[in-house]
Amino acid sequence: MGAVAGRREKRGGVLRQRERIFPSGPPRPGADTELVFGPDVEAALQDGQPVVALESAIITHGMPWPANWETACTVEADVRAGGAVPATIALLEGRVHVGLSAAELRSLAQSAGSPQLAKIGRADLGVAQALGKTGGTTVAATAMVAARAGIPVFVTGGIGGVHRGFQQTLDISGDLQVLASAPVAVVCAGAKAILDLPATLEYLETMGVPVLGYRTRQFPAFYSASSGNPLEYSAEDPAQVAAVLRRHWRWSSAGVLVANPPPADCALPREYVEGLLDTALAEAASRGIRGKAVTPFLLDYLEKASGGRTLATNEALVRHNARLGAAIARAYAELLAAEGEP
Ligand code: PSU
Ligand code: MN
Repeated sequence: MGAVAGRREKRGGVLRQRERIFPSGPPRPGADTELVFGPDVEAALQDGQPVVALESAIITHGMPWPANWETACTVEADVRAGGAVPATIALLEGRVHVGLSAAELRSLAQSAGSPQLAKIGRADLGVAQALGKTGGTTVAATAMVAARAGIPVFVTGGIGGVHRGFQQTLDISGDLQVLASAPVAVVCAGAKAILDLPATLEYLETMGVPVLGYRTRQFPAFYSASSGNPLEYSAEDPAQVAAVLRRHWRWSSAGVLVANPPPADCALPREYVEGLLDTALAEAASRGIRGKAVTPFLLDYLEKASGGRTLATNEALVRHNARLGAAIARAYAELLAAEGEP
């Protein structure tokens, strides 16, 4: 058998495997005109090599320049060092990119804070695309794109969730709804500390999204290792996470939350963060901050109020998640390969 025929056969097998995992239909990297793939991402997907999806709202709306640029680059490098290909997902002039060049990443990061730059969630993706916008995709929009592209592992800092005071504001991040339907494992340090974490866990349970602690039975609180909310399940190594994903997607097309607590040397005490949050939330309320602006406002407020400590922790925990995400992507690709071609 020639090399080309062998490669074609292998591609066919990988796509058939993905078809089994992604009930909505097999992603076709070469044929999906909706998506613009970076060359290394496309090659890795076609060969069944591990790929890690990365969001970009953290770059455009979660961190200031130049910390956002430095973090985005080091996170991509961490994924590569872990043996996977990073695929940062963003909307550039109305085109959905899966894998950015260094120049594209830099220009996106440099525009952070500009009112031209959109924060693209689930409701915005098609609209912003049609209107030719540029922006960062949230966990929700990134997971939609990753599922469509056939990338089962996605790394972020912390997901959005049910906001404190949701009884009055109805503010519930679209991230949770998407997790209920996108077959993607989201590696994160839990949900952001600014949220109502018990309500967020309830919502995930209601929507059928399992939460798997990584070497912990405590739901992390983003900046802190524990939120005081126990978890029923934990996994001890990347292979065990991969096995969970494989079984879960035999039954469900919902996502899985892999909760990875921040490393001890960069975590902040929970009481310290809660103290800052009291004033941050009061300030947001008195200024009438609403909707998509709430999360960026609170993150920015915490950074200033902590003298940069929350930003340093945020950077460190995203890198920590990137290393774990790469290991899970590798273990999952190995698991599929070991099952053999049908
Ligand atoms: N995680 C971070 N920093 C961030 C975000 C997550 O460490 O800035 C972003 C993500 O893109 C997430 C979004 O999807 O905040 C949630 O925003 P909202 O609450 O408006 O859905
Ligand atoms: Mn919201």
